[in-house]
Amino acid sequence: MVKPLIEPFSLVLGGSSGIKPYKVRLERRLSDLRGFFHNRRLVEEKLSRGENPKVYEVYEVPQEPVSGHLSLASTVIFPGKVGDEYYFTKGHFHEKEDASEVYIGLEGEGIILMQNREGEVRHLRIGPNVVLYVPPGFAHRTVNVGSSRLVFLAIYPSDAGHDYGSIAETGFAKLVLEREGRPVIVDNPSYSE
Ligand code: PAN
Ligand code: ZN
Repeated sequence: MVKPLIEPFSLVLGGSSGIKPYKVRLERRLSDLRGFFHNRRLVEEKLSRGENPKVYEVYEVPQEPVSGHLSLASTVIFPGKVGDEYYFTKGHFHEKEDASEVYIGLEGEGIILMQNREGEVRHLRIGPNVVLYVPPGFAHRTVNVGSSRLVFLAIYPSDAGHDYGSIAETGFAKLVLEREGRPVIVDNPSYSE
């Protein structure tokens, strides 16, 4: 018998971090998302005025990056917009092409954009009690389209790896914007394949 690497454990959902206890906390501010929002001029104006709001936080319980393990992470996206574009996560492909992921909505209202290497986009709603499957091969970005925090739990192979470069370079083919108080999904005019 192979000796297990770690002991079984459990976590509790809820609270300000979405899961408790967690091991690693990351935060992403507007300055970390330079170049991601479609209105880059507005981002630079805010930053030059000293405005650098927190856009999201991630609370991780990572495992060793070996096959067979699953990592857990909750994400808290704060409500807010840059112009008409709702706050979102950077978005990434998994480096391991066959790595899928499950998201479980805990609080708030969001839209997950998913895009494959051919640039085809899918989108699904996330919120409390929604369990969402991101199949292998789809980059994923989560957008907070509500007026309160969006919180969700992610479960993914711990050797999935995160490729941020592709999305940072091309962007997503779609944007989620507010129109008359509601989210709409529109083509991204500056998307480059
Ligand atoms: C999530 C994301 C988290 C933050 O745990 O990593 O929501 O988004 P970015 O990683 O794109 O900044 C996940 O998809 N893990 O694989
Ligand atoms: Zn992921």
